[in-house]
Amino acid sequence: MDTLTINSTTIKLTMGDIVAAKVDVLVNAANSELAGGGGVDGAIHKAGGPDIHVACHEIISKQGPVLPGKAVITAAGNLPAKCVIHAVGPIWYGGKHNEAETLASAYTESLKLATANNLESVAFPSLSTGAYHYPLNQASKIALKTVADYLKSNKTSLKEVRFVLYDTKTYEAYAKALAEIGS
Ligand code: AR6
Repeated sequence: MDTLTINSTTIKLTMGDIVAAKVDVLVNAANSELAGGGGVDGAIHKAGGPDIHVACHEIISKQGPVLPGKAVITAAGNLPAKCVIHAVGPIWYGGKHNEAETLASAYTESLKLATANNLESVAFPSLSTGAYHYPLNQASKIALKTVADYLKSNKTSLKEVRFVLYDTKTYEAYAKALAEIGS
């Protein structure tokens, strides 16, 4: 299953590079220092150019680190998107350190920011399942259930919540999780 519509918003699963997504806002899989890194973070900073890095640095200087489960929004530099939401997912420490709640919160906080900024389309990567080692089967269920629950209980400007998944294994885990939620 690759789409599910809740109220007037469609959750859509796609495969590819998030940097190429034509949406109002890209969600970055950031770290607490907004320091850049590999994976999604590296790709977004590389394509977006130094403006994003400068904006991240300003946020950290003002408010300190962005805690796991939180998110902040910046301009998108050279990217076609209007802005970038930098969401910090949990590092996987075995599952007994509030990883599930923290991962859900990273998605919810991102959806709140997109809604507060009146954005109509957002693209998420699979937060925390790369360098942060969150098990994919659990993370995909949490990601999609959190988005579905948010759409059921909140008014939002969002018409599309897209997941841009990088490889077949990740796409299939999300497709299975979406089918469970939609059934
Ligand atoms: N587009 C879409 N998905 C991607 C892309 C891309 N261009 N590149 C990788 N993925 P990760 P995390 C997938 O590591 O686990 C960074 O160094 C990847 O295959 O980007 O939240 C940050 O600075 C995986 O499925 O994010 C942080 O320190 C998923 O995106 C830390 O890694 C997430 O992988 C964050 O780790």
